[in-house]
Amino acid sequence: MRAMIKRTNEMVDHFQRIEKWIAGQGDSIYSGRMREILAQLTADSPAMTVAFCGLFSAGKSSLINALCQVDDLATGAVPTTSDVAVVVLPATQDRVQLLDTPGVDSTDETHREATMNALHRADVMVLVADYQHVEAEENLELLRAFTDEGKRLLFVVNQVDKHLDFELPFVSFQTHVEEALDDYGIVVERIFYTSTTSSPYNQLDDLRAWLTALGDTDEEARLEQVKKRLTDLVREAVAGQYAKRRDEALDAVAREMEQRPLDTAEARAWLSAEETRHQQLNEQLQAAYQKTVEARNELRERWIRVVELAQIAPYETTEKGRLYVESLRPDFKVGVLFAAKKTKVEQTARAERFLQDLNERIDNYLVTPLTNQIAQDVRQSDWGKDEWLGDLSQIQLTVDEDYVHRLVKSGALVSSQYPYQYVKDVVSRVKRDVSAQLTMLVDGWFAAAKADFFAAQQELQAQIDTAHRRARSLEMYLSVCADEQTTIDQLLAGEVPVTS
Ligand SMILES: Nc1nc2c(ncn2[C@@H]2O[C@H](COP(=O)(O)OP(=O)(O)OP(=O)(O)O)[C@@H](O)[C@H]2O)c(=O)[nH]1
Ligand SMILES: [Mg+2]
Repeated sequence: MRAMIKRTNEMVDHFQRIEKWIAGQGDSIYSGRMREILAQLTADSPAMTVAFCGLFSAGKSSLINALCQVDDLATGAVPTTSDVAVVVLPATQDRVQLLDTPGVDSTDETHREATMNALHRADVMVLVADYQHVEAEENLELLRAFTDEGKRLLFVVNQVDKHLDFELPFVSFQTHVEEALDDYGIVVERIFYTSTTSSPYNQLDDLRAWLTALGDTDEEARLEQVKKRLTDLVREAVAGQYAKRRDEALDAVAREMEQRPLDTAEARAWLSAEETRHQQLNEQLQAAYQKTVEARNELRERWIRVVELAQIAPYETTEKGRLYVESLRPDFKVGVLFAAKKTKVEQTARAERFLQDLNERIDNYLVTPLTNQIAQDVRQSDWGKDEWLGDLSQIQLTVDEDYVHRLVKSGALVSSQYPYQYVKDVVSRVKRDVSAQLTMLVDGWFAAAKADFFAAQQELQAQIDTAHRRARSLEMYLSVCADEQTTIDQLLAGEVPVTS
């Protein structure tokens, strides 16, 4: 017993601290509900609390009067009870108390509020329906709401004296009621059929016995019940604090997804689906791009190879080059009289022969095959453009005397092998220059092709963006839920939560 009192006091302390924090956050409804429960706990012997609720004129007040064999509670054909009233069930040593509540009238919010407050104080809920409105939508909805709360729940069908046997056997009526509850997914601990006047089907005494037995509930179980109620209240209070942020996040999700997740598990499943989709679309885009890049690089290499393999200095050309470069030797002289002038003339003539041959070769064996190949490849590719073909005239090289003269290494002129090396130098210089032109042109085209590729992928890009936005909205929502859960955990662990 001493241990029980200690545990109770510890629990009261614990939840009082939480209650203060909740009140400090500006929430009076939940802190009020918690204070009511805590006040009961600090009383000597906390009673089991049974709340009677239902639509107005169901007979709640009459039923409690009958159960307690008093006539303390006012009854009447019009909405009568306006405040929660407490009546102790006789013969229970104050261990069972019954709460009478105002009829739940859908037009009066304060009545609904009173019912919800009673719900939070109660260990057991009793939904009272009058015989004629057993299957009223409002009754079934209330029962469903209480089922969802996870409360112990009784369903009382009152005024069964109104049952007329010739219309329907009573057992059929009972079956009907049970089926209606089943259809609605409602789970009740028991159904009692009662009347405050006489009826062969009246189970008023059974209901009283059931309620009286609640007084025997052991303290331990009772304390657990109260703790669960308080914990539920903490959760709901925190949920209330986060409601605005959560709703905003949910609205954002709904805008992106066109529907709302049922819970965080569904949101997580959606998030993972969107992330996978985002990744797959991105990979698809990258793979498609990679393919075009590879195709372009392949062509670039092929074109460079055309340049490399071009034969622009066969034997005759090389010979002309050799003769030209030999005419540049310091000891080269033509004639005796006017030797200087004649030598110059001979040098120029040899240069011209070399240049003419070389330029023809460059045209016929390098530039023309190269541009033909490019034109053919561009036409065959699905990303090349016709206007590029016009650009091909930019690949153009005519060498002049100055060009070949600058490549002469005068120090090497005396060597007999040098002329052949010289022609090789000219050839590689020509190929380098043509390659440079090719590269300039191709780089420009390929940059444009890249831009075109991504512009053409707008639809895919839009899908990627959508998946990204959806994932972001779900992440936001889940992060609000996670914050809410952290706050609850911190509170229940006795810490002061850090709220943003
Ligand atoms: N025939 C019959 N009438 C009943 C029975 N129980 C209550 N009544 C009548 O039904 C009317 C409403 O009864 P109340 O007990 O005031 O009902 P309530 O659910 O408390 O109503 P509110 O407090 O207004 O929500 C009264 O006129 C009662 O006399 C019953 O078992 N049989
Ligand atoms: Mg009443």
